Amino acid sequence: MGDAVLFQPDEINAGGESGAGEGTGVIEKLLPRRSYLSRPPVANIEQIVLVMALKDPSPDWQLAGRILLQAGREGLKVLCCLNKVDLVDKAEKNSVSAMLEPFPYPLLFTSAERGVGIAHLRETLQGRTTVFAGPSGAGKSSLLNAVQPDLALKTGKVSDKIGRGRHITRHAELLPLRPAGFVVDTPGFSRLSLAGLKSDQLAGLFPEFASHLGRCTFRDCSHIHEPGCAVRDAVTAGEISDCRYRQYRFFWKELIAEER
Ligand SMILES: Nc1nc2c(ncn2[C@@H]2O[C@H](COP(=O)(O)OP(=O)(O)OP(=O)(O)O)[C@@H](O)[C@H]2O)c(=O)[nH]1
Ligand SMILES: [Mg+2]
Ligand SMILES: [Zn+2]
Repeated sequence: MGDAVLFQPDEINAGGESGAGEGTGVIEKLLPRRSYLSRPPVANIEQIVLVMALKDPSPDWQLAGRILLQAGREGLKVLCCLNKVDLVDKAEKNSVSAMLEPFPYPLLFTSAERGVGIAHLRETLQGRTTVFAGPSGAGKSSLLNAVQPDLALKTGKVSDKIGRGRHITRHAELLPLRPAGFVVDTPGFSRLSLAGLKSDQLAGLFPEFASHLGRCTFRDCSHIHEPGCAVRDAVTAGEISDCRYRQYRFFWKELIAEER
């Protein structure tokens, strides 16, 4: 989905008032992909909106981290929506902000229900091709309906019993936005592998590490246990958030285990 092609309209149909033909013809060539996401399988995406609910279902930061790594590998712009802000009080919201600080991606608190953050979201989507990703029940389809009500996407209640979404969106769908742009609504998922990523590539996918890399004592520093590690010094100094660093360590161990 989302591939650009070179399309030769059938001669018999070409012309007409719009000059665009009747839509029949031959796909001559698949043009090179600017980006390709494996999950969801969509090509030529420019940006990703990562949607996490603050509650019902509660945020899965590990999944968020995996999605952000995938976005980084594909060179996608990122917007993180923390949705259902209407379900938490100010103190809860502030504690999430504090935990993430400093966060290296734009963060937007939203409520599809109350219209919070929707104007900003709409503006971010304008004229671009964006994919929405995140767990089932986080509110991806609801946010898109709030941005453009005539999309009329199906949404569904989160299960009270297990506190998870019910996988309402079944297939990724490419939807046109007005006046310009496309958005792909996708089915929620809860697992994402880091397959193909090497442990020594990981640090480069944490944007907030960038200014510290190359300043470690050891050139091939893994930023896990070596002395004189500039990344760990930055964590101690509060320039890199502790929870992001812990996530780095967690993923690094996972990748090392796969490499053995
Ligand atoms: N209170 C509140 N409920 C919301 C908000 N956004 C979505 N919901 C509700 O959350 C439930 C799930 O929303 P969906 O939009 O279907 O979630 P989804 O992320 O598209 O889920 P899948 O399609 O299963 O991946 C629905 O009952 C929505 O009404 C919000 O901002 N606040
Ligand atoms: Mg949906
Ligand atoms: Zn280091």
